[in-house]
Amino acid sequence: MKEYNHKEIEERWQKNWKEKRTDKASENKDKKKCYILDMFPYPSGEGLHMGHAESYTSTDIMRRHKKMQGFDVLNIQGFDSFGLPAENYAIKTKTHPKETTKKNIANYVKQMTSLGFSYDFENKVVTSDPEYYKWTQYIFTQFFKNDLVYKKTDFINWCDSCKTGLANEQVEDGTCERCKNEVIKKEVPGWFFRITDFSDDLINDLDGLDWPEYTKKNQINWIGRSEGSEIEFKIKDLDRSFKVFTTRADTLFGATYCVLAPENKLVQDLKDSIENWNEVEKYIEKTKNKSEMDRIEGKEKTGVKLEGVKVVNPANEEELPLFISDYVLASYGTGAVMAVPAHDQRDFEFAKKFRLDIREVISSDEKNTKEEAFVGIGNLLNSGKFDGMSSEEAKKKITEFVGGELKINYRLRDWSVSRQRYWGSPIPIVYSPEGEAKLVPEEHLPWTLPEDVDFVPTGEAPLKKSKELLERTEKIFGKGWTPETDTLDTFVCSSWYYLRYPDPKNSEAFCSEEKLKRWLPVDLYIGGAEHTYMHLLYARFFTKAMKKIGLIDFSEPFLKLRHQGMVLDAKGVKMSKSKGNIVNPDDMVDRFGADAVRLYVMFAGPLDEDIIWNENNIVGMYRFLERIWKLKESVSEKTSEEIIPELHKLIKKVGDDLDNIKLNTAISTMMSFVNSAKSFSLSKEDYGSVLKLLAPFAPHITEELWMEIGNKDSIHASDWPKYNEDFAKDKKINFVIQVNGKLRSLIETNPDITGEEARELAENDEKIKKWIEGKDIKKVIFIKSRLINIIV
Ligand code: ANZ
Repeated sequence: MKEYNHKEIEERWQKNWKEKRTDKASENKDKKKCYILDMFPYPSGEGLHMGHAESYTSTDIMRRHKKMQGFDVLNIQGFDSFGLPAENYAIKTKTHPKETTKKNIANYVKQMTSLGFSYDFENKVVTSDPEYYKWTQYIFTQFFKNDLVYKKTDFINWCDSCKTGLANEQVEDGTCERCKNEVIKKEVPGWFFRITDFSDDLINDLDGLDWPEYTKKNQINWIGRSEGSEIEFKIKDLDRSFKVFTTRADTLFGATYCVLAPENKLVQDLKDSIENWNEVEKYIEKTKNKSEMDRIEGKEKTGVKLEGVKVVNPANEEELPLFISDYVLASYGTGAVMAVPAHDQRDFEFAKKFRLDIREVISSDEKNTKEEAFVGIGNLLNSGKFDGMSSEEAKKKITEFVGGELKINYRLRDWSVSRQRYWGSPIPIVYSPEGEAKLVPEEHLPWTLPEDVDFVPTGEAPLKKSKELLERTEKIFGKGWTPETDTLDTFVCSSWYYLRYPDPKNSEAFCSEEKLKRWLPVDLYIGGAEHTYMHLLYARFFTKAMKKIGLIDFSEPFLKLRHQGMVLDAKGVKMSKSKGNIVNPDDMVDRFGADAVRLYVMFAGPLDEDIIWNENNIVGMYRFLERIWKLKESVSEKTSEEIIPELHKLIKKVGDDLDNIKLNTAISTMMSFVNSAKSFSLSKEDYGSVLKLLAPFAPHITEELWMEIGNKDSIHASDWPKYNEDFAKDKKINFVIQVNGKLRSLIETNPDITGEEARELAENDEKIKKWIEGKDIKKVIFIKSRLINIIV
C-alpha cells in the first residue's frame, strides 16, 4: 500500500473540486437551506492568520456536514476590503489601494483554497468593487428617502493621527481603535444614521436570539437604557432655563449646585451675564483636547463657577450656583446636571474640591457618609412634604411636583458614518449651488470612487482634490454643483454583506426577493468576540432599518451566534505581528497538509475558548491521519461483531457533536475509535461510514480513500451515515450498592463502571451517606457490572 502523501492528494483534489464546482449551492427547492456565515476577513497584506484558519475551518466542517445531511448550503466568502489599513499602506508605498487590495485578495483565495475551504470564489463578494458598493449606496439612498440618515454639524470623535472622524464604537478607552492615539472632540459636519430610533428594538429583540449571553449583555450595556426624569431649572433674573436629566429625581431637595457641559450652547448664550468670561472661555478651550474617557474617569474634578449667574431649584426655590465642568458630557442627556453631592460620588468629589454644601436627603443605615456619597435608595429626609417617602415613589412624585417629565435616555448615539478618508464608498450626495444636499439619482449608481486623488491625509477629505469627481458632478447636475467628499465608514459596507451572498452577481437588486426568502436570516454566524459593539450592532440596525422601509421582511440578521476563541502561542501570548509570534498557516499546510492543520485547530479545544499553539500536537494529528490511511488494510468482507456497537455509537456521537459545535470532542471520539478498530475488521461499507464522519474535518484524505474503496462520486456529496438506536444506546445495568453486605441503594449505570467510579457514586449517594457518614471505611469490595460493598 502506498504511503500517505498529503501534498499530492490535497493538490489533486482541490483542483478536481474546483473544476467540478462542488462548492456551488444546489438551489434545489426540495432541500432545506442552511446558511452558515463567516465574519468575512479584511484582506490585509499579512494574509490569513490562525484565528481565521480556526473559525473558517469550523464553519467549513459544519457546512460540509449539513450538505451531507441533505441541506442546501451557501459557500460564499467575501472581503471587507475598504478601509484605512489599505489606504495607509498606499500612502507608505505609493501603490493604489485598488492594487494592493486585489493582490491581497488573490493571496487570501489561494490560502483558503489550500486549507480545503469549499468556498465558491467565482461568486466572492468584495466590498470595494463598484458592483458591490453600488448597493451600499443604494441602501444609503433608501435610508435618506426615509429619514434614516441626516446631516448635522456636531462634536464628533476625531483622531488627529488618522485625520478622520470616528463612531463612538471605534473609540477604545478614549483612544482610536486603529492607531491608539488619543481621540478628541471636534466639531465637523457629517452624516449620521438614526440607529437610536431602534434602541428599544435592539435591546428587546435580543431575547429571541441564540447568542452568547455576554454578547447580549454587552450590547444592552452599550445601548445603555436609563430611566429618569427631565427637570427644568430657571436662571435667576433672566428669561432662560435649562433641563437636566436625572435618574434620581428623589434627591432634588439635595441639589446644591448645577453643572453645564462646557460645550453646552447655553454657556455662550449667558456670556453677557457671566462676570468671569475669560476664565470660562479658557476652560472651554482646554476641554476640547480631552478624550471622553478622561472626562468620565478624571481623578481630579475640575471646573469653573459662572460668576454672576444663579439658578433656582424648582422644588424649594433655593438659589444655587452654576458651574461648567468637563465631567458633564455634552452628548449625554441634556448636557446639564443637577448636582447632589450627598448621593452622587462625582458630585461629592466636586463639592469637596469647591467647598460646596453637601446635603443628605436620603436616609441610610450606613455610617460614614462624610467620606463618600451614599448612592443607594431609601426614604427621603430634608425634602419638605416628601419626607419619609420611598425613593421609588418620590422619583415620580417629585418629577410631577416640579412639572418635570419622566424620560428614558440612551447612551447609544446616532452612528456617525462620514469619514474624511479616501478608501471607502463615496457618499452618493451632491450639493446644489445653494448648498442643499441632494441624492445622486439611482441611474448614476455606482457613484464611483475617483482615482485622480492624492491620499496623503491632511484632515481634509482626499476626494476634495479630485478634478474628475467635481467635473462629473458639474456635468450631470450643472455648474456650481459640488460632490460630497467624505466617504462612508467601512462598517457600513459590512452591515449588509450577508444579504448579498445569496445573489452576488445580481445587477438589478442587492439580492432578489426570491433568494432573500430562501436564504435569510442567517442560521449560524461565527466570528470573533471583538465585534460585539460595532459590526453586530450595526448589522442588526441595518436589518431593522431595511425591514422598516420594506426592503426585507425580517428584523434580525443572525439567529445563532458563536464566537471563536483566540489562538495563543506556546507561551499563552496572543499571536500578533508586533510580537513576532505568528504561526503562518501556509507553512503548516506545507509541512503537515490542510487536513492535519484543520484537525489540529479544531482539536486544540472548544471553539469558543482560547487555544494554545503546540506543534507537537499537529504531528499527533498527522499520525491519526496515517492511521486512517492504514485502517484501509482492515477492510474485509464483514465488520467484527465486537465493534458494531462502537461504530453506531461513534456515528451518533460525531453527529451530535457537530450539531452542538463540539468539534474537538467529535475528533477525539474518532481517534479513539480508530485506535480500537485497527485490531478488528471493517466491511467496506462501514469503513466508508468512518470516512464519511471524518470527511467534513479532513476533506482530502477521506475523498482519496473513498475513491480507493471503489466509489465514483465525491464523498462530500454522499449521505451522512445513519446509526441504529439499539446499538448506539449505552446499555444500562442496575448496579447494587451495599453497606456491610446489606442492599442500601440501586443505581442505573453503564456496565463498564470502574471500582473507583463506583465508590465515588456510592459515597455521593444520598441513601448511602447516612450509613457511612462519620465512619471509617475499612474495606471496599467491587464486582464489575454487579455491585460495590462498603464495609464500615
Ligand atoms: C442627579 C443625581 C443624584 C444623579 C444622585 C445621580 C445620583 P445614567 O444612569 O448613566 O443614565 N448625568 C446626567 N447627564 C449627564 C451628563 N451629560 N454627563 C455626566 N453625567 C450626567 O446616569 C444618569 C445620571 O448621570 C444623572 O442622574 C446625572 O446625575 C448624571 F444622587 O442626577 B444624576
